[in-house]
Amino acid sequence: MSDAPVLHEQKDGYSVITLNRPDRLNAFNELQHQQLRAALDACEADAGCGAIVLTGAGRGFCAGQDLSDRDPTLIGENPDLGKTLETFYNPLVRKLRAMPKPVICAVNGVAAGAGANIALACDIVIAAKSAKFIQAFSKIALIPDAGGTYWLTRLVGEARAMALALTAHPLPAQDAADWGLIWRAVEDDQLMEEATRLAEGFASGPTRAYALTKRAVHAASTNSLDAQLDLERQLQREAGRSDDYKEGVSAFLEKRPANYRRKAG
Ligand code: LHQ
Repeated sequence: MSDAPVLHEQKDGYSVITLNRPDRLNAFNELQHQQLRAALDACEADAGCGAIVLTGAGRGFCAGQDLSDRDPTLIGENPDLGKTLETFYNPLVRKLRAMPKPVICAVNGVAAGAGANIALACDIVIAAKSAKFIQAFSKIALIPDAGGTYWLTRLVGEARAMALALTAHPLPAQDAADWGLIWRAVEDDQLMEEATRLAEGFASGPTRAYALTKRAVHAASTNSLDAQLDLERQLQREAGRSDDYKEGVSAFLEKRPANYRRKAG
């Protein structure tokens, strides 16, 4: 296997992107950020890619920022972490959210710090039952970043968000699923099978409808009901004019599986 910090495998209709620094639990350094961004850009530009699976090599998913790059004795006493966020993490979160195809995060092991919050930025999060989600930031005197305060408060409510953030409590995958933080916790040996099944389904599905659905769902948490109804009208109008919609309805009426062309819609 390659020792590149990010592996990008193109499958039939979808991509698998693997964070690959297992001896550091796939903690992010600059090269890993750059390669992940390049892989996501390639997926976005590839009309043959209908979905993305993001996972980690080895026993962890991602332990957040590589702290060995952050040794205060080496980088000085006045680091600008805001710059690190603006350069690397914030663009990554924005890219995952704006990606016009479903991103499935297969959390294979511990997801800590920004690693947990990058997972939560994905559209569907499935985790191995042995995985844990840790808002590790308070242990090193930081605040949750990479969207952590946004995801946690919206997904599990302020009481649980606050306790997770302040205590850095390692939340087991099953609890994360029971709380609504993630979609599902599955047996460890079922994780990639489950993620692949989802990706294959999206790969043969109505691509444009998925992109529009992402936009509508993302807008809902900040829109008023009136604004959201207007947005749904606008996006549904667009969906309703697509070849995929015609095919979906025809297939239903003809009692056969829909045959969406990958670039249609
Ligand atoms: C690591 C790391 C790691 C380097 C494990 N770095 N080596 C944004 C902007 C700018 C700056 C700061 O940060 C941020 C965002 C953030 O993400 S801040 C939060 C950074 N992450 C953490 O604080 C988590 C640190 N890691 C841990 O607490 C533990 O490793 C966890 C709980 C994740 C896993 O514990 P264990 O399963 O017991 O594994 P381990 O601790 O033995 O780790 C295995 C190896 O991985 C070990 O190396 P070694 O050479 O001893 O085998 C660790 O040093 C290394 N590693 N995380 N973030």
